[in-house]
Amino acid sequence: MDFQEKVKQVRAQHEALLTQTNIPETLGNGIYTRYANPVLTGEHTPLEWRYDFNPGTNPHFMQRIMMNAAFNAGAIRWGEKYVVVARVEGADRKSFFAVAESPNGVDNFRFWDEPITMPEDEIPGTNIYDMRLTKHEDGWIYGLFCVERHDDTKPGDLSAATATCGIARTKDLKEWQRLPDLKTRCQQRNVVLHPEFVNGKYALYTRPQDGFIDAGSGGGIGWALVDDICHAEVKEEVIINSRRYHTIMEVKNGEGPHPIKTPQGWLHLAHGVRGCASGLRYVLYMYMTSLEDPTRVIAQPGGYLLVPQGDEYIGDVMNVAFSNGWIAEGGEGTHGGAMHAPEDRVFLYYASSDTRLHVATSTIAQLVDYCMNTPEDGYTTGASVENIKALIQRNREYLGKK
Ligand code: BGC
Ligand code: BMA
Repeated sequence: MDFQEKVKQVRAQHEALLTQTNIPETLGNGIYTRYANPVLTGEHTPLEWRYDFNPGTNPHFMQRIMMNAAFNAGAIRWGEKYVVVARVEGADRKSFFAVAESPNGVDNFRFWDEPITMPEDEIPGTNIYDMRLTKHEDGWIYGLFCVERHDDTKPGDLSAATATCGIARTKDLKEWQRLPDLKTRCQQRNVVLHPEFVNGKYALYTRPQDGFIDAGSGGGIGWALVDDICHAEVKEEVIINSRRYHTIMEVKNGEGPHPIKTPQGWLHLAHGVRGCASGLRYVLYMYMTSLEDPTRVIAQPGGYLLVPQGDEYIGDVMNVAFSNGWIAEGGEGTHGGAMHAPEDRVFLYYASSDTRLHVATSTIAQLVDYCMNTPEDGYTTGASVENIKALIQRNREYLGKK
């Protein structure tokens, strides 16, 4: 095919992908609505990031840099737009951050022209991923993310790595000011900045872990107050949401995006991990904490909220649903800690199998109802059967079939 003809066809195909209308499912589970198509994939990245358009230097019109995936995205309302900061990964396994925006939150996502240049901390990172965006009360938009480096204390082991929380802030999502990495006694992934000051301090959701992969003795999602975000250090950490034997979060759990404030409490989205014969299974779950004391869990619906479905099971890291971004519409106030009303819509961005990004929509009312009225995990088969029988009994009474 002639060079210019090929360019034309590739551009047309790309444009068709970007402008495809997304279709909501009709019934679903009543808790949220999934959409038919992913909102971002590696194929959504701009063609200029991948192709050399000069026939002189690229006579075959080849992709010079291939894009492997676009997934785990932070999310934020941006004027009239819905914006995500995605983890984009090239063929070389390096991931980087890139902003994409949509007019409606469910389709027509388009990447900005260039990926983000993230300034380094003192020790440069090898890889960065999974940004949590927080529009903080202090006026800045923070991005907290995982920085991975080789663990040089194990020179013979090529896979030995360390996970640290990187911190950066911005006003426009273009220029980022890098602050020193979070200082802690151990490794950390999934650190999230709470949108409000608590007792005049910055508050972090943490996830202490013994090693790079193993949470080990790290009991779950932690909470720590930090005096100075420009020299952030975790001095004291309490576990607010624990892992437990034979639950969906037996092996690991971690905070998703920052929680949403509702009159009934803070609404949290998190991931839970368990081990099985095929490896690790990552699912999403929810919990709520008290407005007066954000370390106190006031609702913990049992089991998962969302798991991979159909094609979502398949990808680079199979059996993974992961989320680090959601957007709640409405809300009085200008920062991420704004109070949300029951009718406010929620756009939950989740990635499947470390490959692509999807959206599910819901409302504050539905998610609070889900958290408050889903039976808690009783931790045994016996307790689960009792929960089911109690529901059957209520239905018998209501439906008059006794
Ligand atoms: C990958 C992450 C993963 C982590 C732990 C990193 O090298 O990039 O996606 O979460 O390892 O498995
Ligand atoms: C993690 C995360 C994600 C990823 C998941 C599954 O530990 O931080 O980046 O989606 O593993 O590979």
